Amino acid sequence: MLYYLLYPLHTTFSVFNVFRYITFRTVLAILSALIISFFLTPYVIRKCHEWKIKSEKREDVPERHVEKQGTPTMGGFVILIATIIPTLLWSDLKNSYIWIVTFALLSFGVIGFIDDIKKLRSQRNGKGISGRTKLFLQVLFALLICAFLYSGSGFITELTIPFFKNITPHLGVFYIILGVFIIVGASNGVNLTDGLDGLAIGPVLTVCSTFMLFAYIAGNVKFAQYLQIFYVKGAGELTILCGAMIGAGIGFLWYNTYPAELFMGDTGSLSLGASLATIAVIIKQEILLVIVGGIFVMETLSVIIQVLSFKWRGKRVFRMAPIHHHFELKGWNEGKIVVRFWIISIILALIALSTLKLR
Ligand code: 57M
Repeated sequence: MLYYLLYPLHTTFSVFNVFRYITFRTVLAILSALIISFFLTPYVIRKCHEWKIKSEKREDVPERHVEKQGTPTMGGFVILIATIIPTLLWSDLKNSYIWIVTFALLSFGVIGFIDDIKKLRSQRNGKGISGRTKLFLQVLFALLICAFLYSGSGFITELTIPFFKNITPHLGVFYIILGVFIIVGASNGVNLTDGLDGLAIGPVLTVCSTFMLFAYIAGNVKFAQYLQIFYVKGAGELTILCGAMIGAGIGFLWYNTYPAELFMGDTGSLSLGASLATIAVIIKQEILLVIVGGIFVMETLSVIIQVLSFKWRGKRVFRMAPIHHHFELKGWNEGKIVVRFWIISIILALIALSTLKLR
């Protein structure tokens, strides 16, 4: 909105020309998201305590988590506000990709919000909406997102295979299935990861920073051609949305770092995962998400392996899944697990960046 107000002034004052640049508006989006999340979060924490919006009581948690019970869980709500408002202020609202990712944030945020509220109301060991209903809603919204993208003119249904730039299989209508799988998978992957202070938001920030750069390159015909990635007209505006998400995420991390004053809840985890995957689908970096979001993949795989192993062999592979609980039960300190997972995530982001040049 401010973009529309300020940029036209360049005809009178040339200094306003600067609002034309995506890079400048991204910096403004990062800063405004940071300010919103820094100042809104303490207010939300106070209100959560006042209205008793706190994490559920569970008996099946590792010992150290008992003291965390009662931590407010509406952090996701602040992340959503602090991402969406700066995006609407600084991006070009005629750009359909901005609205699609905003829809992903809001629709998955609503699923998470209903789940969080149900968990709060339920005294029965924090039961939220049933897994089946949650999955149905996730698939439904992901399908809407992918079908809309697919029906748009010029949407590329070729797949980018990192390190193999000349192999780009055409998926045609099957692209929708892949897109749905990636969006639902990422949403649940972030949700499973969100079990220690700062554990989920750290890798979310590295994925988002990587995609901020990729969105900028994909939206610039010269850079895209030079680096041989798909040029996606209009994708550059997503740089601003990624910037807002980074600002909102850093602001949230300020309060979520150990000992957390606030959790993001399903409102945050489901919406962040789904929106990052939607960005990946738009900028044609679906497989790259698996690399850069490797922490989410590892957490999800640990659960799948644990469940299958228990079913088939009657034995557990990990002391407890998702895998961060395994390390906790081995006696690792929470800070050590979180920082080591962040380090892995940064290394994965560097590997993802290397795909721009290596093939
Ligand atoms: C929700 N929720 C956190 C907080 C956060 C299939 C199975 C693997 C599912 C899985 C599950 O339910 N996962 C999704 C995980 C919870 O955090 C809340 O949930 C939101 C995210 N959705 O924002 O609102 C707790 O996590 C801790 N936490 C922090 N810091 C944070 O910043 O410390 C969260 C955020 C919080 C807090 O203690 O209360 C959670 O872990 O419950 N289930 C499991 O993860 C269970 N694993 C399990 O049963 N493993 C089995 C099999 C089935 C794979 C096995 O290994 O044998 C564990 N869940 C819990 N305790 N609570 C088991 C131990």
